[in-house]
Amino acid sequence: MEDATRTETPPTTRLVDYRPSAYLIDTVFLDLRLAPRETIVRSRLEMRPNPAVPASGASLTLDGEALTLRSLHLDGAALDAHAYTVTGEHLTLHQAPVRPFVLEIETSCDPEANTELSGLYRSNGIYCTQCEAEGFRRITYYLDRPDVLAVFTTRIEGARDETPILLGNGNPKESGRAANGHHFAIWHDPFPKPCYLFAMVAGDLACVDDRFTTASGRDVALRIYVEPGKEDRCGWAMDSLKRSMRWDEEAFGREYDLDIFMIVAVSDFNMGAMENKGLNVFNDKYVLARPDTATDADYANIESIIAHEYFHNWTGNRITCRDWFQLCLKEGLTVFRDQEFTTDIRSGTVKRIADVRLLRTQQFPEDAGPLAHPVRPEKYIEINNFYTATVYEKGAELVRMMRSLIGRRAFRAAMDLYFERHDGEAATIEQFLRCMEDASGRELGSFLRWYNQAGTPLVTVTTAYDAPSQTLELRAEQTTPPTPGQPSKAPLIIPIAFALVGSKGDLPVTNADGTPAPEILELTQASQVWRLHEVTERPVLSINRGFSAPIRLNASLSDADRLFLMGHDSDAFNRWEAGQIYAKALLVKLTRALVEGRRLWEDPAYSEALRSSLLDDRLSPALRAELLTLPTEGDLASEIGTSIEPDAIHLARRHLSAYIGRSLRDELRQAYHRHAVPGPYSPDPASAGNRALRACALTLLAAADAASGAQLAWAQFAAAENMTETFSALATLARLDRPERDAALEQFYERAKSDPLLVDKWLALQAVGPFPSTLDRVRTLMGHPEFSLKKPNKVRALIGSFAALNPVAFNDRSGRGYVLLADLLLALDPVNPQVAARLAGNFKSWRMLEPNRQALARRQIERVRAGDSLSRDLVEIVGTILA
Ligand code: B3K
Ligand code: ZN
Repeated sequence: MEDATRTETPPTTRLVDYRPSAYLIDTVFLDLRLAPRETIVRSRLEMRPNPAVPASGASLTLDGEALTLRSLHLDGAALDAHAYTVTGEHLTLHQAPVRPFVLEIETSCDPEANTELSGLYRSNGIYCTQCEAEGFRRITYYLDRPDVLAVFTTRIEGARDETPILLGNGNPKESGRAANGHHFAIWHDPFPKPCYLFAMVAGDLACVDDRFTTASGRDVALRIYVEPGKEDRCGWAMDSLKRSMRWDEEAFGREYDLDIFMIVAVSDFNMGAMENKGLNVFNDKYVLARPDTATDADYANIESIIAHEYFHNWTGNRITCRDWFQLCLKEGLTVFRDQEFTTDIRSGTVKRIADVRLLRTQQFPEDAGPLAHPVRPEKYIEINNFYTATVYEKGAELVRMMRSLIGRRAFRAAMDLYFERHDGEAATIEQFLRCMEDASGRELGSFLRWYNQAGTPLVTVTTAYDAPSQTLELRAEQTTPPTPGQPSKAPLIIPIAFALVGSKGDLPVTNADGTPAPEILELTQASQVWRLHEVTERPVLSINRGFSAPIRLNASLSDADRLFLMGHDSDAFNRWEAGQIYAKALLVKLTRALVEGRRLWEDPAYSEALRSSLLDDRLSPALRAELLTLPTEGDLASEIGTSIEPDAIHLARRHLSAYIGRSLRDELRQAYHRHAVPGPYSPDPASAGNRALRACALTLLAAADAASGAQLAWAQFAAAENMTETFSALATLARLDRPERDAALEQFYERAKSDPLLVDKWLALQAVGPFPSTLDRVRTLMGHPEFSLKKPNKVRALIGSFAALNPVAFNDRSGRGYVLLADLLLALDPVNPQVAARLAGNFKSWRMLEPNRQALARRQIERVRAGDSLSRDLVEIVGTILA
């Protein structure tokens, strides 16, 4: 059969072409007989014409890929071969009934051959499924679109010894023995759902059990399934699940709705996790944790991803998306919800800083390059390419801005209304916005532009203070740069939180009539002016507090103003932000000096400001660690924007780190020792914050003096009693060209080799060394027995870390880094196109490079594009990047 997903010119799907389905599916009975090379799937669909679509007695086209059709019955009668057509992508009934009917389809598929990890596949002997976005069509012929909602009953049959555990969506109904050493289980999910939420898992799995009583007193069984022997690594995930369930009741009034909630951890997975109804499937990296295997960052990721998938039960599952263009309706909203969860249970400021860092490192460059697209895209070739930072992270920012505009109470009422109005439906962004409008009484029509317009707005703010009249004039202007397909942009509604900081704290600000001025300026025009009165002294402007809008900001503040805000802003987020802006400006100047062959300099005022932060015991250690962390090389590259010289950026950043490490040496050493966390490991935020500050101190000390830094890191590595301390020591050593580096990596490997998640850490750390030799090392590691193109975690650990986190080696002036990535993409694409396309995104900023590297990168991207029978996933990404 021709592989229809690898065509020369793949078709484009457009939002404007959306039409409701002519047919609906009310119930599905799915019967799967599992076998590694030939799984038989019988599907019984109760269908009817969609009353909302004028009946035409038309043909019925079902989606299907990589399937073998074995039989087809309509209302019990076998269909004649002339009555239908099968292609590599579809099964079409030429004449479908205009009344309710039953369609029975028998197909087979090959889970073992499924290296794309979409549909039904085997991971380490475990059968599992991944259907979002369009994987269900690789299990059976179906109307594979999110607006067709059906009630599913699933019967799974497999060999008792190979698959002792058989799991499906919903509640367990029946199980028993079958012929030939087989057994079966029947699961029923009473909630209508689109097929992308279907899941089944079967294999030899161990189970950790718990229970949860919902607010209304319903008893829910909780189960986490893992490979036997890993049960002792599930405690944190289970704890996180229970806390998520409680939080959603308290914060959003949302209760769980089935008798059982299951999580399965598998080792081969294309992304983090998947919210299938009642049966979440997870990359085991985001489930398994024990103090000696997982870092504080792993613990925090597990907590927020467990929460995210759980929260999808309402935002995504009970209310799903009408079409894939509305993806942000469930993803942006659910990210917003998981961010709020973390904010409530940990430090709000530290969480906000982490989210803004993510937005800046992932989403801003996406919005500024060839892959820019609106939060609600208007077209796609392969929808899997649109699970992006823009849809997820910027999507969450849009929900946050709406809450700022209508206020917290109205926002909660709007969410209640949304759940009430659209439960059981496949909804749109317009319907979500309508709930915000109806609950708040505020017209939000213009807000839709945020969903439809790509690009990061640039807001320029200037102030003029007039001492005699005690007035401050504040002028803001907005522009959004053109993005592919959107040459001109309209003004957006931008909520900008602000305060005027005086010598003794925030100044009260009033309007001309003496009423208090709002804390949030609403910028709606291209240019706007506000006049603030009774401003008793010349203030320093603290603007976009808490990052109230996802914008780039150009505020006319002096260096002295920034240093003042670093120490005095009452908004802790903006203290951090002031430091970041200061450091970025300084690093850009240092980079330029290096490029122009000028001498570098030191900046005592800045290091003094950092010293005050480091010594300020009123600030949490976690926040102090954030304040002391310089912007990344990636941040600086996107700040500079053109003719980027990655080596110069790296050297400038190293120069400043070394300078800070030298000038704060004594305080950093003290902090390093004072913040040691005694006793058994606990992942709580306070302990993690202490460890973060220690790690930050270690990094700066090692930057100042590699020899003594390596010694300190080695001592930590040798004495560490938990993975966080082991890993931070190793991460420091991995970036130092010192003998301790390889010694530590070798020791670590001895410990890691029996544990795939530790091998991932070992691979990742070898890929981030900022030296030319890293290139050869990565090449060598691609041949390591643990590395496999069939294992996304390995590919991401080695190649993802290299391309995304090591600008120096990836952008090696020889161009060999680009050759390495291109070679990998061409080899990976036939195996796993989704992961290949995701990694290809690392080429997206090639046009911002200096001319030589630009040419070298272009040659490699073109080489990829010229590859034989590329997947449409990769065709879309490389095509867009080169366009
Ligand atoms: N909804 C899934 C992502 C599916 C990705 C498909 N390529 C996980 C999540 O966002 O929760
Ligand atoms: Zn999600």
